Amino acid sequence: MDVLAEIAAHLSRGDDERVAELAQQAVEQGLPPKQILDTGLIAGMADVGARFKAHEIFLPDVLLAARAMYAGMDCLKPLLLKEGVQPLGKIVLGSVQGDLHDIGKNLVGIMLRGAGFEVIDLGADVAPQRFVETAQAQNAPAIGMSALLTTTMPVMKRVVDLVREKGLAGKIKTLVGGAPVSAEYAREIGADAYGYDAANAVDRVKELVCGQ
Ligand code: B1M
Repeated sequence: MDVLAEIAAHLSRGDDERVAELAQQAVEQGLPPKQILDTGLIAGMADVGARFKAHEIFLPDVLLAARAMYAGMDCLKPLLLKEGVQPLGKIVLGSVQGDLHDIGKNLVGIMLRGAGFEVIDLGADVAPQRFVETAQAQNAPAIGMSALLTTTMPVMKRVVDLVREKGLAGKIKTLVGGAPVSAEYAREIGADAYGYDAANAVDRVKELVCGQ
């Protein structure tokens, strides 16, 4: 089994120590961080999701897998951040109200920081008002929202609507993402952009904030 398949397998079993060792090994082998992330860590988490859905594993197993995911991400973080350049602008980021999933949101934050953005991370379970008030107070031109539950996706619309109600449309742009979110949904709720993964989120934010 190659090192990336081993990372996925150990993450899926929730073995955080082994995942950290293997991630380090993959880095030392010279594998690109994005490949370690996508083919190792995220692939392992996708397996966890599928087995959770099939009732083969339960919530405590998923929590262990999340811990292992963070152990792997910790090894990659310095490398992803190293790829950064000039400060490009500010973005307010968070998982929407009712949603405690924060791994994808944190990855987006790491990649944005790595690309040179200042990220104001509000964490998880963030109320619509807090997104908008923070963006206003910090003079941030963009809000990034993550949702992993179909039940929390509508909160994204509440944020987009609030931006409009406050007359801030165009001044504060909105980006949405997360496993159940799609480009079509983003259009439907009037969000300015949709990012399908963390790297793509960076490209979308660059377009929104820097026009590139
Ligand atoms: Co939960 N969970 N979970 N969970 N969990 C899902 C999402 C689920 C799909 C599992 C399943 O049934 N197969 C399911 C949702 C079903 C649905 O809504 N249709 C589910 C459920 C049901 C639940 C609970 C309700 C379970 C319960 O209590 N009975 C509960 C809800 C808690 C809550 O939020 N209120 C719950 C709890 C949890 C844990 C706490 C145990 C844990 C989260 C730990 C944490 O985040 N700190 C957890 C986990 C780990 C998952 C799965 C297994 C993995 C999610 C993950 O981290 N993926 C997930 C199954 C799955 O997704 N396959 C599942 C890895 C991460 C890198 O991917 O977050 O998708 P992701 O991010 C991607 C892209 O989506 C994108 O970039 C990232 C990749 O680069 N992206 C953005 C994300 N945000 C973005 C923002 C952007 C742009 C791109 O712009 C701003």
